[in-house]
Amino acid sequence: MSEPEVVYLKDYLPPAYTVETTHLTFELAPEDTHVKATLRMKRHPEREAGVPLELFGANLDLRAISLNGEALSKSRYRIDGERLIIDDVPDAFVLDTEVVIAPEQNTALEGLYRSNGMYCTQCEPEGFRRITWYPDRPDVMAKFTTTVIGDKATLPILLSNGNPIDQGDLEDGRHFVTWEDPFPKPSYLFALVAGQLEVVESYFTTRNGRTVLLQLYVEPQNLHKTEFSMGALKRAMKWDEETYGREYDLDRFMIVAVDDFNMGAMENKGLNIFNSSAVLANPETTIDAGFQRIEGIVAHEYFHNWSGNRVTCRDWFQLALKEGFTVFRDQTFSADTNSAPVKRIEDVAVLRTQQFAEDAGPTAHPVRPDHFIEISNFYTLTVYEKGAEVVRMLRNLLGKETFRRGTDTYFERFDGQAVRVEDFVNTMADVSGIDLGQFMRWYEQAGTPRIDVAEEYDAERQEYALTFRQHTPATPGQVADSKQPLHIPVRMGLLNGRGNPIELAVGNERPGHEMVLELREAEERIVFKHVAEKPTPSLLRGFSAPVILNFPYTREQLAFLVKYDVDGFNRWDAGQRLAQEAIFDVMHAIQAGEAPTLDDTLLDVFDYLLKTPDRADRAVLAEMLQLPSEAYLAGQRAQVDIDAIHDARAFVERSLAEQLHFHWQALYESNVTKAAYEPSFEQISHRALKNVALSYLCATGDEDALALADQQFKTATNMTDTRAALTQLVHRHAGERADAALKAFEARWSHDPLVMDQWLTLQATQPHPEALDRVKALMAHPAFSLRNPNRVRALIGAFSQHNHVNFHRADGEGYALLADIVLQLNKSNPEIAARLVLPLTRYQRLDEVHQQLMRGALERIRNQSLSRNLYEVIEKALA
Ligand code: 0A1
Ligand code: ZN
Repeated sequence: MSEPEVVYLKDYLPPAYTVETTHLTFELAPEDTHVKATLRMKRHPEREAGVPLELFGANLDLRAISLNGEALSKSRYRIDGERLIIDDVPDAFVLDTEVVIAPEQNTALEGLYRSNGMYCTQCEPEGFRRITWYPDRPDVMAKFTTTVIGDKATLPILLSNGNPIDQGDLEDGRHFVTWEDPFPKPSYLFALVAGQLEVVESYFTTRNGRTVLLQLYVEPQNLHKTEFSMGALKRAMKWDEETYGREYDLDRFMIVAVDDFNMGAMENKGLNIFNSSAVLANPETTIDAGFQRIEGIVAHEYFHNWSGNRVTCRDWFQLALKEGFTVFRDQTFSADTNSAPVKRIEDVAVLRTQQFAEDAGPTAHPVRPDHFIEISNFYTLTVYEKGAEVVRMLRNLLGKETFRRGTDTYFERFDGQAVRVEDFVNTMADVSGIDLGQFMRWYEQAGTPRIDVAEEYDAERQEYALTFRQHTPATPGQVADSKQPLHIPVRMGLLNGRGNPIELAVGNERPGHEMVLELREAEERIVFKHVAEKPTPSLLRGFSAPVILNFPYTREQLAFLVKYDVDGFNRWDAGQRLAQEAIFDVMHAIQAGEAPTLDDTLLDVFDYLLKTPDRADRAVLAEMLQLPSEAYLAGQRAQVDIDAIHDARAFVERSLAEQLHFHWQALYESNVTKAAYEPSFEQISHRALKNVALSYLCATGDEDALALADQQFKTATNMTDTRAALTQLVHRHAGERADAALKAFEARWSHDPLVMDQWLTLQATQPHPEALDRVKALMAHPAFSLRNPNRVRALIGAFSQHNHVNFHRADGEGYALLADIVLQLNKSNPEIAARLVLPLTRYQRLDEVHQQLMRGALERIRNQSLSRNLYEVIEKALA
């Protein structure tokens, strides 16, 4: 194939022509939907006259085109790939086009497509060009009016953005609805839905007393799964008023649940479209973590109404402007609604396992990339999660109140505009008086910064000094020498020997028991005065910056921090570090052919936690009792031995299970509740502890424990307990019991694809060597389909991301399977293909044999004709 074009941030130019109003008419039909567009356009004030007009389009069958009412002959315009160019246009004009598209044939799920017979759209980032010829870029904002025409019997519901202003019947059993969106918007926020849908309605009264109609549209069989999301939406609306002063701006807010969707959900103005997995929930079908995920996504999409829609991005390089900020907003919403330390622990775990791995691999890029081939490849953990960390650091640096003044000013200054990351950061600098020039490097430099910390204690002078050395390793396109020191907030405190916080004294400052150090230099030394004894430092509290911080803690110090630190996050983190060291001890013993033993300090800490549960709140305790994941552990090694990590972790788990058996039993029993299910924080923490205990009990493989899991499976009244029990039976390879339970589950839930996804996932992630054959067999099961992204993620995504020992089988069969599937998806859904392939690109730290096999699989993919999406990822991976 010819090499695809690379787009650079430095080449940005404002559009030559902007659109003031966009009138669309859709006549819906599966194979030939007619789309008429009337665009009232005018020259951009900053661009000179006489520049050709450029529109984007893909897979459009152009039937008519006219300028100011006059049909254009073929000589007046040309089509070049995805561009339609008209050389000669006046300063102001009206352009009319008519195209035909085929939603039924659209398997890529971008633009207008069909899902279970329902019509729906996905336009971000560049899907609108699959609907009509348009200046499809976020800095072109227009007022949209949309008329949707469809068969009344099969498409009773016809939706688009804004408010309905007209509707009526037409001949041939058709009807129409016309929608008007009063807010100018970029094309990526356009949406249309048509189908046979049921609606659940409620109301929200804004702080200024306006009544907003809330509508949740679902297929009839899903009506019993709407209540939780409706509640979550109201909580989010209220929270955004209280926390950011943001009020909703239209008279109605609609959410539609769709089965076939590439991502989680989409914030289209007034008409959010959701992957059904991100909105439908019910205690019988959804686990606790599912409820919490849904609450977060509903809030995220709602929050975009301000951070994304009212203030949008100038170009797609600025994606983190809306995504990083909105993820930060949804994270704090969830923290305020549930347990703040647990939410932080979960978010940091994702960042450190997945985003750090992205930063360390061939697809590493800055939070604001400076070039791309396919922008869809940049909806990444770096843009979303690291982007949120960068906003969090700003709040750490400014303090809560000043940060709020900053966001108020930002929304006010840029309302209705398409802006850049600089506009956000400069506003924060303006309101705070803090120089954030150096801070901008967080958006420009890729890679995870490392901070090595050394201590010195001078007993005579009662001084304790910490020396911080920061550096960022090389990433593709950015050599190590080019990386500049970053502005890093390190929240910290010091503990004395009795575990009490020490009053801090630095220079003339007396910040109290805790302070935020602002590192700016490659090396910095900070001296604490009046320190009567050598302290234990608690560094990077709350994970105040997305860095890898190394301090030479002894194991005793780590155990001490678990017991006495005041920061919930750092207590957890100290425990994780201790567990990691214990696991690596075992790994080294196994690799040396010696008999492994369990580290005493770790055993003591677990014993302490289980005996003294009131030191941590229950939800944090459940996190503290879990060992770091295999993926996290692999990320800590310069050379990864997948099997050794798995075996070592399993050994430590089993040892803790056996030596603390009595405690696990007691923990299980004391957390069984009979109360009716609620996804409340209180109940969730009980279930989490009970199911952690069940997991340790089953880790021994004891018959009694498996019988307990079996009993829990048979008597559970909610999916959290059902799934936890079934996972134990399958993952501990409980033979007959596992098979019978899987069958029973299937018989009960085969009608519900979202539940069957969980059934697929827990089989795909079992550590037993039969996993690969099981995955292959399940691909032929009616619950699976290569056409639906949720099914692909549940089976293939879960296998390749969360079943390390089997994906990395020494015979390369795990890689071969993934490559085969990626090649099939390359044709039908390039976006999903380019995401799914990522585990194959993370071979850098594996041994030579695995590297060869993985590269071989990638080369086999490269030999085919590839979509732009896959091309970009594969070229980077094999560079
Ligand atoms: N803006 C959405 C994410 C999204 C991006 C692309 C999509 O389809 C290709 C869909 C959704 C969000 O952050 O929620
Ligand atoms: Zn988003």
